[in-house]
Amino acid sequence: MSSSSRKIEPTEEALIVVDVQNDFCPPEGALAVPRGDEVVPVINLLRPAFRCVVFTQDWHPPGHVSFASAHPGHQALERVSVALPDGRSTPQVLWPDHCVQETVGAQLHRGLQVDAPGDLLVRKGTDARYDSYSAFKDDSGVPTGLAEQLRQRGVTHVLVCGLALDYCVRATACDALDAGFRVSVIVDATRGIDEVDCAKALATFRELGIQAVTARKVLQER
Ligand code: VGL
Ligand code: ZN
Repeated sequence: MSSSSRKIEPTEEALIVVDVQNDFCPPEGALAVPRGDEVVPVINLLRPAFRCVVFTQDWHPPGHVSFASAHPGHQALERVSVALPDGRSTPQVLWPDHCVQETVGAQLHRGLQVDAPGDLLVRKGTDARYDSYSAFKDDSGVPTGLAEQLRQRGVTHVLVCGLALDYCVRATACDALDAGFRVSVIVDATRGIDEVDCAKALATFRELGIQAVTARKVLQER
């Protein structure tokens, strides 16, 4: 790869790899996204084209509010209402226990190439009381610091990929836009949980001006 062929100053763009963790991947993940592991080789092809790559990790304490096991009488995939600090409540989808801090399930997929200089790691959903689909802030509004770290590096455009398209990829892309970044989603480097919800997410992206791109197009431009 010759750096002279880059049209864009590389630090202006960051690749955000959302939650490519064992628990979201078949065959053994506790909350496996169908064909979620297929994003790994695509992301490995993409990553050398970026000087700034952010890996996010869903990183829940035991008993996290999103775990069905923390809500006696309820089951995974049910929706309940959860209190926010301002007294309002928010709908919460209940999930099987997943991405518990320090467990194998929470580790990034072992096929993923990580730890190049410049890589960032963001852990989210660490407060037992609040969920955090977004890599930028949790449901109570507490920021992870990612927006600030990206700005410090001069990033203005983020390209989002990973798992799951209809949950954490969608929330992260939308919050990146709110934080003032130009946003693209690399659709063939994502997989989703529910087909209808994925279609809704793509429609939302179109409405908001979040660009849907392919890995091939991203690589061709470099
Ligand atoms: C996610 C459900 C629960 C995700 C995280 O990474 O999309 N989905 N926690
Ligand atoms: Zn989670």
